[in-house]
Amino acid sequence: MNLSYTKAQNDLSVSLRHDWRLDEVRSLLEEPLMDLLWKAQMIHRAANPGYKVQLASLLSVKTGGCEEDCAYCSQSMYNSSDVTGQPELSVQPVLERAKAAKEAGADRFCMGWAWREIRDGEPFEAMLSMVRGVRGLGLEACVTAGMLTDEQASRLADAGLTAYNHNLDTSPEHYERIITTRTYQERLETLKRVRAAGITVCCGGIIGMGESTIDRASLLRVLANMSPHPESVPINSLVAVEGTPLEECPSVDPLEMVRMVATARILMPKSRVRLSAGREQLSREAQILCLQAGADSIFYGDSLLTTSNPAIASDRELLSQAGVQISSEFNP
Ligand code: SAM
Ligand code: DTB
Ligand code: SF4
Repeated sequence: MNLSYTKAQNDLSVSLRHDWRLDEVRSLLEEPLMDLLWKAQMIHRAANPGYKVQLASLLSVKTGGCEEDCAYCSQSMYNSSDVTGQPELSVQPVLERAKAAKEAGADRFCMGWAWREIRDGEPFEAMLSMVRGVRGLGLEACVTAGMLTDEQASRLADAGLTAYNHNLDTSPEHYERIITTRTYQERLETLKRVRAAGITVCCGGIIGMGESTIDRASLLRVLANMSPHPESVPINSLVAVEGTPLEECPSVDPLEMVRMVATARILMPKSRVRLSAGREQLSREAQILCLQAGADSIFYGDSLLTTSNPAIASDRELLSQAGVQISSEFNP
């Protein structure tokens, strides 16, 4: 365990490790649930006192028509989901949505582009203006738009970008069954560029895509052995969208989400663990268990990128019933 108790200071101190072995991570994932929850809670309480949950809102700026073949994604050209290429949103409407998200209580605004990689030119200049505008509103700004170059990363950093989201999605071993048009290595290189530019890293994955427990452990191990850890780790459960090769995947057992969140929390004590896609399939009680296990952020607002998300009013009620506080980087 990466937790030690100092009697003199009556204090729990958490150490960060980057040398996790696969068997250690697998044993955590497979522990009796009560033991896993207990460890995750001890670490969470010691590392992030106060059960504060960050609200992040999401907007798809460029929707559909993506050149990648991600098997889970409604936006891939290879899939026949009911999402077609749409004109990109321009700067002003995006900033209006960001302002509305802030007024509804969000602290972070995440913008998505269905791209294989960022291209230079007008759409990239617009992305930079959106980042500046979102930061100007006093929100954290996150972008997810595929691969990028060093120069693009540094221009995004200069524009004030807080975080870049680029998920590993699954284990290196399961990856080729899900995506063939971009390699795991390319993903890792993109993450390195983001880090080198001084932007915080948002990187996680999806469960429910036919992977084994060892695959889940292997994904978590890659994330936990990054140094530093990603500041933000989204844990998604598959939203099985019609028209994708994964449309028939059985839904994830909610307790599997609890286990993923708890294990991520133990491995990466200080990262934000985001309870991401798939919350509509979780009962209020399962979501509260995830919060107790260490999830400290949710996506907030009626929609994710192309699929729906719980309503704002029901999320507010959930958080108040759970007795957690809403955190703000700007008004901690
Ligand atoms: N095109 C960019 C990329 O892939 O890096 C950004 C957008 S992409 C939609 C962001 C992430 O959302 C994916 O990496 C994946 O982890 C998650 N995601 C997409 N579709 C999903 C689905 N149907 N269910 C769960 N997670 C999903
Ligand atoms: C992440 O890991 N999950 C969010 C965010 N990062 C960009 C996206 C979830 C997308 C769910 C499917 C959709 O709405 O299209
Ligand atoms: Fe494109 Fe991202 Fe969807 Fe993959 S996940 S198809 S890269 S939008």
